[in-house]
Order: sequence, then C-alpha cells, then structure tokens
Amino acid sequence: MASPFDPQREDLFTFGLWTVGNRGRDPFGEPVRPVPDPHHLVRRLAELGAHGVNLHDDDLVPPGASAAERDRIVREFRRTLRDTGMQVPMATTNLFGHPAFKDGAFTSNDPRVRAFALQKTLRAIDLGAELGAGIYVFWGGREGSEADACRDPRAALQRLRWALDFLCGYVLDQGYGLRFALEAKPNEPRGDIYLPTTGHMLHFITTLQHHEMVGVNPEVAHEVMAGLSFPHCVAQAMAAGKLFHVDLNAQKIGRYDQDLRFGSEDQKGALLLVRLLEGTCGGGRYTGPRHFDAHAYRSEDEAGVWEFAKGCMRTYKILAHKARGFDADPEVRALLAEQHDPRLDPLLAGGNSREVAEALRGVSIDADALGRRGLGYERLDQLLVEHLLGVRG
Ligand code: GCO
Ligand code: MN
Ligand code: MN
Repeated sequence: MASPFDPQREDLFTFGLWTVGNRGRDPFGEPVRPVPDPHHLVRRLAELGAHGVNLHDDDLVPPGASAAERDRIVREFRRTLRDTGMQVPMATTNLFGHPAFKDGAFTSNDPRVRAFALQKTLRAIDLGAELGAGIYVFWGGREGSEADACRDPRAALQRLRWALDFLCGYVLDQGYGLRFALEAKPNEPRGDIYLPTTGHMLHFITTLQHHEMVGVNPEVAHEVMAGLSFPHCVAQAMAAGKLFHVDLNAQKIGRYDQDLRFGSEDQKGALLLVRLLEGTCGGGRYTGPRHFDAHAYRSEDEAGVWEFAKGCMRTYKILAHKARGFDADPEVRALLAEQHDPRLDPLLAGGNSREVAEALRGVSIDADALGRRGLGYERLDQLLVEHLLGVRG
C-alpha cells in the first residue's frame, strides 16, 4: 500500500555505492556479504525511489584497470544510469585504502605520495565530471597522525591548501561545473585527523585561493564523535552559504564511527536537523541531495541492506512531516514568537553609532526580574517530544 512516506525522485535521496555495497567487514571480522554489483545496486535504489548514487573512483573502476577496461566499465555504468533515470550528484576519491596512503595523501611528508594522490584525484575528478557530478567531496581520512612529531601540523595544512588550490585550478581549466565539499572527521582511521570538525573546515576554506567554489560536507556521525551538536554545525554552514552537501547517518556518542541508519539513534537530534534542512523553522531550505553515508548492520544479508536503505529515506520523510507539524503548532509558535520592547527595538536594529551607544547606556533594565522570569522551555521541549512520539500534530 502506498504511504506518504514512500521516497520519490524529487526528495533527492542519494546513497554511496560504498554504503549499500558495504560488505560488513570490520577490524575484527571478515566480510559477511558478497562483492556487490554496482549495476544491481543502482537498479534496486531506483526501484526504491532514490534520486542517485555517489561513488569513489575505486567503487566503480578497480585500481590498476587499463584505459580500455575503465572506458568499458564507465560506458556500461552510464547505460544503467540512463535506463534507470538515476543521477550521480557527487563523486570522490579513495585516498585512504592504498597502503601508500598510510601516513596521509595530500599531507604526506613524501612528495611521491602527494603526487600519487594528485594523479589519482585528477583521474577521479575526470570520472566525476564524465558522470555529471556537481559536487566533489574531499574526506581526508588518512590526513592525520599518531606519532605527532612526524610533521609540523602547519606544514600539513599548507600542503592541503596547496593541493586544493591546485585541484580547483584544474577544475576551472577543464571547464567542469564542479564544486568541492570538505568533510571533517576528528579521528579514525588516524589517531587525530587534521581539521577535525566542520567549524575548522569553514575557517580553512577562507584561506583558499578559490574559496567561492569550496564548501563543506558535514556528517552526523563525525560531529557526534567530537561531542558536538550536528544541527549547530549544519546551521553555521548554512548561514555561511557553505552547505554544499550533507552526509546523513546516526551515531551513538562515545563510539567508533558507526555510520548507522539515518534516525536510528538520537531521534530528537535528527528531527532538529531535518527541521533545519527543510527550513520549517524559517531561514531558508537546503536544496542539495540528501545523501546517506551509512550502512546496514553487520548482522544483515541483502534483504536487510534494502530494509536499511528504505529506513533511511522513510525516517527522513517522517521527520520532515513531524518538523512541519511542530513549527505549525500554535502553542509552539506562541512560545517562539519574537519578543519586542519599543524602547530597545530601534536601538538593537541598526549598527553602532555614538548616539545609539549613548542611548543604550540610558535605558533602564531590571536584570533581576529578567533572571526570575521562566522561559517556558520545559513546555517547548515537551511539545517537541510529543510531536516526535506521535501524540500531537
Ligand atoms: C567515513 C567517511 C566516508 C566518506 C567517504 C567519502 O564514514 O569514514 O564519512 O564514508 O564520507 O569516503 O569520501
Ligand atoms: Mn562516518
Ligand atoms: Mn561521510
């Protein structure tokens, strides 16, 4: 039976080939699922109502493939995309799997490793452009350290900056319509990864030569690993006009990078995130792909993988519905109504001037009364919980 929460193409849901193709390998155990066929993954995702798939270079073209082999694989993949109407909105490079990257890719002390990383990325950017991607993600999983004396972290940042400036230049030279999105993670697989949070990335971007074509790709799990509020991180990126992409998943605090089904943990945080992305609280809506960078539990076979994929998309739509209900609730609106004071409104509206500073000094404010005043947030939060639990709205 059709449900209003069934995914549709226009919802812009995407998955990585590496997510629904995840084989359930972990540091302690071997894969539990067979080697995936990218064509099969694309067809199943299309049937489920997804908009597209994203990929690393190596997810599609095995490393070491000849040029002829590469062209054949890409041609066949494009045919499957055409047959299913699926898009490739985002592409990226695997700069973490090869043993040569054990001490970083763009930040390695060895110029041969840095050159190898650039060669691989140039080829992967060509692949992304050929598949029609508009966003190119950089996740520097190996760009970090354990023996921290191995390099001056400032040198690492300088090398990263140089590589991104170089690659932006390449994209512009080629006339590709690609924008870059930087993805932060605090640790794993390295003890410490450089630029560990989205906030760090946002500042780093301001130091790049082509900063206008570089934004961020925040991931739920990664900011939660750092103990931070993901909605706050996304809000800062949106306010800066830098939310180019988003990696949706779920994560328990204090764990390894779990990449769980979206909304499977911290449903309140997930609701607040969807509320922001959908703009139900005002302040603009995120219009890019809703990408799930997550994978099924290791306990699952292929049927479980498709339950996982459906679950990510359904939960997003259910939360969008809840967010609309919450923000339209008259009691919520009353609690959140903007507060006014006719004496202060004109003074706090414009910028600084001597007159305004002088006038501000003269306003009498009863701070003790303000301190005694209750703000109604217990009620507000309970309303949020009741919307979430389905007894209201
Ligand atoms: C992780 C990362 C990766 C990247 C992906 C794209 O979970 O460790 O998020 O999944 O997003 O490799 O570069
Ligand atoms: Mn992750
Ligand atoms: Mn990610």
